[in-house]
Amino acid sequence: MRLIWEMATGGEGVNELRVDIMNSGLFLLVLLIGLLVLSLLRSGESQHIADESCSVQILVPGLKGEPGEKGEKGEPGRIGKVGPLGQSGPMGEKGSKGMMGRYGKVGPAGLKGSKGDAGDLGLKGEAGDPGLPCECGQLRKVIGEMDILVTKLTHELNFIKNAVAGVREVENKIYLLVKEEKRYTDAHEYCRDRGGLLIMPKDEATNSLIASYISEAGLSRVFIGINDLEEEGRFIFADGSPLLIFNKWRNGEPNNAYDEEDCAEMVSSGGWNDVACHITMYFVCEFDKDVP
Ligand code: GN1
Ligand code: CA
Ligand code: CA
Repeated sequence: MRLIWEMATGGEGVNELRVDIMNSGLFLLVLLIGLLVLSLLRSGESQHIADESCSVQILVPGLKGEPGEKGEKGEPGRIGKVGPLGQSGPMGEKGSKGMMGRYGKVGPAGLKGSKGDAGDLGLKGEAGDPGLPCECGQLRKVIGEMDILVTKLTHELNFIKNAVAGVREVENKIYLLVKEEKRYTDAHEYCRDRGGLLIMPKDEATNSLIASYISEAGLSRVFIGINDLEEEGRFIFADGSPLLIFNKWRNGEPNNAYDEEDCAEMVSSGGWNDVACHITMYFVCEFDKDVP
């Protein structure tokens, strides 16, 4: 245009006009460019709307970028879960002794203790009031008779107790160990009052039976029915019969020790020994079975 304008005007004195024209041309050029850009934007926008409404957009990942710079150290993480129980460690050192514990419960009652010794004799009591005078003669007599009866019954009861405790018997005899300490003559009477005599071991079998009888009872000796009361050195049985061949005198017996031994005992081995008649010990009675 400038060229056209210059040809039309011959190019002289027209600088001002040229400037104005140039300024106007520049303005127009800018305006045209603006319009062009605007239309382009509009057409792009409408195209974009159209694309969106009727096309599938495929997103393709771009190329892998360059590794970024190392970031700064992060904040400390959260506390993790509690792990499994570890193995038990070695035993620690022994601790110091603790305080004494509480008292335990009261235990069960113990066994009953053995009976204690008898205590000392107590003081004598005061004298009682004087009794009333009465006619008590008859009463005292009855009481005295009853006392005698009670004593007899007590003896019989002991006899029965001994009998129940166990007698020994053979074909024609019954032997009874009496566990009451008596002198020889009292023992002899005791047996005789009940229809018997002190045991008279006249053979080996009878002697052995009586020996086991007393040893099984835990006794060491008993009176037997042998004595030399009538004549020193001439021993007879309690029924008056003389000793014959059979005897069980221990070695050195009878020795009439202290010049006073006129009665006889049997020890648990079955041996005989002459002893004093006034000492007391248990004894054995014998009873014939055919005597009612
Ligand atoms: C003697 O040892 P002992 O106590 O069993 C004596 C008997 C007497 C008796 C008098 C071997 O017997 O002869 O009768 O004392 N024995 C000897 O208790 O001397
Ligand atoms: Ca004698
Ligand atoms: Ca003797």
